[in-house]
Amino acid sequence: MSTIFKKIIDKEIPANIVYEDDEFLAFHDINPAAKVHVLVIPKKEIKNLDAATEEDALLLGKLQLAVAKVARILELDKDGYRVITNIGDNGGQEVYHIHYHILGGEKLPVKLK
Ligand code: DGP
Repeated sequence: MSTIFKKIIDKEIPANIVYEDDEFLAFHDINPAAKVHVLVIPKKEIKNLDAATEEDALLLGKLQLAVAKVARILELDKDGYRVITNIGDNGGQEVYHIHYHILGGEKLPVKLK
């Protein structure tokens, strides 16, 4: 089932887009949890990492490279940043279209690991 992110991909609702190519889109989170908070998504609708299959292996690899590219565009690479993907209810996933959060622009407070 499609989510709000599909509407952002299709430009049916606006977003503050940072990067776009044929396969990926990156835009600022509507509810930022850090000074810089950007989401990177594949245009292909995959619910989350748990729903990904072998068929998605190349796409997932490219998604990670897209995350690093977007972080460089945002000039976060020098001081560092955090990348998170939430999976399911316990993970706090709200939007069931796989996405990586890029958080940075400041020293991040919580270190889980
Ligand atoms: P998650 O909890 O990992 O599923 O994170 C979903 C994120 O998506 C959450 O931080 C808020 C953001 N978000 C939800 N709806 C919209 C929207 O319509 N526009 C933008 N830019 N971000 C959204």
